[in-house]
Amino acid sequence: MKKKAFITGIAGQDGSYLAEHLLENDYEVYGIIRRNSITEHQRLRLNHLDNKITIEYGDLLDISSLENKIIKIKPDEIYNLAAQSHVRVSFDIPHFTVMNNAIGALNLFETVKNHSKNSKIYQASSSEMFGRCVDEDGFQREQTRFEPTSPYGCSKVFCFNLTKHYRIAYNLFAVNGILFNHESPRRGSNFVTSKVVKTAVRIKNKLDDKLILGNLDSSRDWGHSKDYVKAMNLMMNHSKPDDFVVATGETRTVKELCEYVFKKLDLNMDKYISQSEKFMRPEELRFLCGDSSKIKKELGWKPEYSFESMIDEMIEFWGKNHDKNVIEY
Ligand code: NAP
Ligand code: F7E
Repeated sequence: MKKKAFITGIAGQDGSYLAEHLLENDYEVYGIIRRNSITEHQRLRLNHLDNKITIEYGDLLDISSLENKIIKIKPDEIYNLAAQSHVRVSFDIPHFTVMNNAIGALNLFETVKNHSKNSKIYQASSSEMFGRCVDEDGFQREQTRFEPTSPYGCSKVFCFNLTKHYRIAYNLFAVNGILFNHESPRRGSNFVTSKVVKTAVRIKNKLDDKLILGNLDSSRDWGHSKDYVKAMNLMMNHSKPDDFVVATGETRTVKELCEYVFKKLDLNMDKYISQSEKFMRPEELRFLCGDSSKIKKELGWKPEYSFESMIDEMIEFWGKNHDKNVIEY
């Protein structure tokens, strides 16, 4: 019998790649999307999977919508990817972010505990939880303390703890994937990688003449979403529930990201880039660099993309889509 997977946040960057990966591995894939006033926009990243997956309306904040689906589907694996995932936006809408991410996850855990205890559950935890903490050797890993620097990071610490609590108290197979930044052509265009690539391509095509950014000095460990969804699936098929860091172990500043992209496009970035308070954060997470030795050793995970091959793929994608309102993924 085929395994059944249920994905919250299936229409997001990771959800869409995860759905593809699970289909390739012979799963039946189910997912929920929230109601959106422009239906066509909602499923953009999933259009090519029509007829292969089952999507229904549902919302983490509507526990009855979760109960109805989980009782009906009885999934083997549940991936909780749904979240208000933008850190800068979480300072503008902190109450919504925390309600949505934290109480949303609680609703899902309660549903699984009460109605489907054999469903394994993956929680999309984040390197944003580490905040100000870096180990002495310059890495963050499973043992590193959490000191989040945003409402988003705080909401994810709550979910991380909830996952461990339900694992211990109710014996659920509940795992935390502590994923560092991961990008792709499907990354929302208000995250820094997509924003830089898309705007630089538009500058090259004379459709824009400036790129306005926030902090250029913060460092991020950027991997590819396609590699990271494979890590999620490996964790769910491990012999025991556990928590794993997923990262590349390389870090670059936002300035270095810009240098790579503008050089690739043969543009002088000093002519086009400026900074604005608008894109700064009340508190910045300055440095991320993950040590993913544990998942490499225990589960054999290995990324296929390099930073360069990922950004090159994004440049090629935005080269074809920089002037379109509706994007084909
Ligand atoms: P994303 O593209 O923003 O996708 C998140 C999805 O969740 C969206 O489709 C969103 O739907 C949906 N969603 C939000 N609130 C919901 C709710 N109450 N009920 C149902 N669906 C809801 O994010 P991503 O990059 O794929 O990331 C996936 C998960 O991993 C997120 O939880 C994120 O916080 C976490 N994470 C991401 C990274 C990263 O670098 N990408 C790193 C670590 C952890 P709408 O479109 O309707 O808003
Ligand atoms: O910012 C700086 C910004 O918004 C990266 C989410 O997936 O990863 C992501 O969160 C860096 C920050 O991602 C702009 O200040 C400069 O230092 O692309 P980002 P993020 O905040 O790191 C974590 C792991 C998650 O879990 C989150 O869900 O870039 N930056 N100028 C800018 N960032 C943005 N967005 N826009 C700018 O103009």
